[in-house]
Amino acid sequence: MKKFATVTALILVVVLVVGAAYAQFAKPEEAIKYRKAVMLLIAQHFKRMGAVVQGKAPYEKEAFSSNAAAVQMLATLPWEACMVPGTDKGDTTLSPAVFQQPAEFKKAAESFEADTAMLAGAAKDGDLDTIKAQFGQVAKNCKSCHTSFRQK
Ligand code: ASC
Repeated sequence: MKKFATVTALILVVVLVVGAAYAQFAKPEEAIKYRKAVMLLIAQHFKRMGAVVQGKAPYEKEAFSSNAAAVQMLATLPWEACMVPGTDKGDTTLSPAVFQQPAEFKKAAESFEADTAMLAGAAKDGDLDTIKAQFGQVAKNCKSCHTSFRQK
């Protein structure tokens, strides 16, 4: 009986979690479009900071901080859309690894969120050396998650 209750509870959790992921998007294509749109925005704001970090654009505290805050917020958005079942097929480069290693994917997403939050904090403080170091951490996150969870 106890086992039955546990199994029932587990099934309920799975149904709720998967159901919630589905519920946000009317169609799988919308989840794909949504996460691509978010990734495009992240890349745009990230590249603006990249130009500053590489000395190709002047450092302006307000502008940099605004880009970092945008990336911090955007970093929270794409993951649910990445976890909609079946959306490793279609107009996407999402790797099936997302569904094979969901815990690792979640960890990578959380690490990205944490590092972008630290970058936004550094950008508010305005110490360029700290900013550069933290920008490097975020870039590492982009790269390692793409290596594991994006198709080439
Ligand atoms: C970008 C972009 C990425 C990352 C990555 C960082 O601007 O589009 O995918 O930075 O190259 O390592």
